[in-house]
Amino acid sequence: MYITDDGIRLNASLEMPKEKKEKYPLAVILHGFTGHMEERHILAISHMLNEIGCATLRADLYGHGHSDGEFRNHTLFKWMGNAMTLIDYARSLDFVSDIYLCGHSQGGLTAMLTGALKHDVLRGLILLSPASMIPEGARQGQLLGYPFDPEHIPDEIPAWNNQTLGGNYIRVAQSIRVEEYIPRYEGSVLLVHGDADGAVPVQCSIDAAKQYKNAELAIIAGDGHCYENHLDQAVKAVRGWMEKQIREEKKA
Ligand code: FER
Repeated sequence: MYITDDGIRLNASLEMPKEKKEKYPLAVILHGFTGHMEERHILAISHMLNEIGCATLRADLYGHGHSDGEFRNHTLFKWMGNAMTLIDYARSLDFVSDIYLCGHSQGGLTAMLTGALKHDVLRGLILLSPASMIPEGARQGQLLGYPFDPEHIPDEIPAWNNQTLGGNYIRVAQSIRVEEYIPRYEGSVLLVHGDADGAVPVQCSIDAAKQYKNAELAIIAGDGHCYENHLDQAVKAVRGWMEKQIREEKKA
């Protein structure tokens, strides 16, 4: 199915738990840079959440997967807008109780930023290897291992998979102060990060965990950016945290 964000069609999939109930919590799940909603780690998290009674809404974000938009034209602002649209779609469903926002890497950064903007409608954030260093990298002139002059931003830089990223991505990223967004989300946060992540340093999650008012941090020893080695442990960390949230939801 498609969910439309201001004329941009976002390819999305809504999946329900097997057990029949009147209301379910729902997690919106965001992939990372050059990623898509069918990636192994995205599916593993989504299927586990369905098993424990949580509906999931996965989507391809602007310029990725089977959604509209060109990869080169995507920016964090466009992804934040997409995430807000997905959350509002979830809010329009009458079977949804609490809404969680989950994202991997650049999708994790998007979840951090959108969490601040929509703090009052989100029950929790699940940040998987969140790429919180992107804005500072953009200010320093260092993204994707490709140095550039941050005061004279090139019209394009080379990205992964032989793709090209437009300079507006960098301009937007430079404007974002992650440390101003983080404290605007005071609800429950889970951070999951492999300590052998070569794309996003584990320090990003260690630092963010300290800045959040109410965060838990699960470091996966020996794991990489997409949980290549210990996906089961990453999934288990999310499962334990989410089961606890759902128990607390029921008490409330
Ligand atoms: C970068 C390092 C990591 C970067 C993006 C990422 C745009 C994102 C990784 C991901 O989403 O998986 O320098 O620059």
